[in-house]
Amino acid sequence: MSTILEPQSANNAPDRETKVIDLRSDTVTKPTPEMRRAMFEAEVGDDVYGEDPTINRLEQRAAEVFGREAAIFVPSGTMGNAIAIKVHTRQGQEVICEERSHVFNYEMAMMSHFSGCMPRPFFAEDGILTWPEVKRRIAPKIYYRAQTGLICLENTNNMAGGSVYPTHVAEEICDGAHEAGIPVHLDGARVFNAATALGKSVAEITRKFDSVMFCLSKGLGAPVGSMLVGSRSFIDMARVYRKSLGGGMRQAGVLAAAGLIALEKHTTRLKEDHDNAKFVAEGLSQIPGIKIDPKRVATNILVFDIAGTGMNSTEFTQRLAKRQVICGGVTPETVRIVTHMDVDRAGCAAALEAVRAVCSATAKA
Ligand code: TLP
Repeated sequence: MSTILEPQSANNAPDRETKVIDLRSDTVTKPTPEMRRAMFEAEVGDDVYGEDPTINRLEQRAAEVFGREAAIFVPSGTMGNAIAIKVHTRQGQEVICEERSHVFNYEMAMMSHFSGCMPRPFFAEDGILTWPEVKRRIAPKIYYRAQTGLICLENTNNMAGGSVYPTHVAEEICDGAHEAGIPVHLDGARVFNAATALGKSVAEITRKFDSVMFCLSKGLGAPVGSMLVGSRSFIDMARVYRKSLGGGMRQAGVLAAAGLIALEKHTTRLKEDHDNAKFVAEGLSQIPGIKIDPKRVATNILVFDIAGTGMNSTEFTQRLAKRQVICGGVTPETVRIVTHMDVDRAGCAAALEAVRAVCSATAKA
């Protein structure tokens, strides 16, 4: 049997008894006391029969917030994207996406495995695709060429450092794609971060997409869950594929209750995370050997270059973990830090101090 890979961060996790500053991801947040109370008190029913009132409320609210006909609660962002791709495409088609995108790199090849599609990825500056570059990758309408079935954008683009699509750039892609008869799905795992950075509503910045997936369990702080929003017919099909993936949940209103609080109360606090990310970026940019341009940090994610420190990302993150700060390597030369509601400004300052200490100890060695 082939080797099962350990999650990369397992090596980095220090003794759990000690207070660690966990900047691996905004997925690591713990549910707030208000969320736990709401989970305890949630009214529930069997959602496969459509009878869970809390899930129904969450789905209705998500649709309203995005100005769409319908929404569906799914266990994870990965499942939401897999379902959306399945609904939009047919086997043997191609999906255009960015080279660093989550759908291409971190979803266990589901677009091939589940939808029978081939990714057509390409690299874009800051992870932001543009219509002229997308247009060049759309397959010509020739019978011996696999046809483009879908374009998938990611906003914010996680591994490109949480970059944000200017709305007109995303809309030009949607308009061009629609003219060519191709749907556009948004992996909006962190679309509320994008909206915060742009000072606009999520409905405004996503109105031209055919479907949007967003996560309750990232910056919004819910313990579990993501949403897919779109037209009624899209969501009806999504419900079928969610069931086929084993994602038909029963009394999951206990999870939706936390999701409702994430959606209603936590979308307005994201600027704090963005300000903290900027603060960390500014501090990192002063450390010899580290390369990051703080002006390019628009949301809660920083991907920075550590090649000049004399360490690779595994050494860097392991040494940092010994100082109770955890984050993850993206490539051997780059590391990602993600700010979130469970690490405040003082925690960020302490993390910076630890990075300084690790880099100066290595420089002296
Ligand atoms: N991202 C996780 C890891 O999988 C990389 C993280 O820590 O950032 N789309 C985007 C843009 C994402 O960043 C993620 C998760 C997902 C989809 C998938 O969401 P989940 O983890 O709920 O399946």
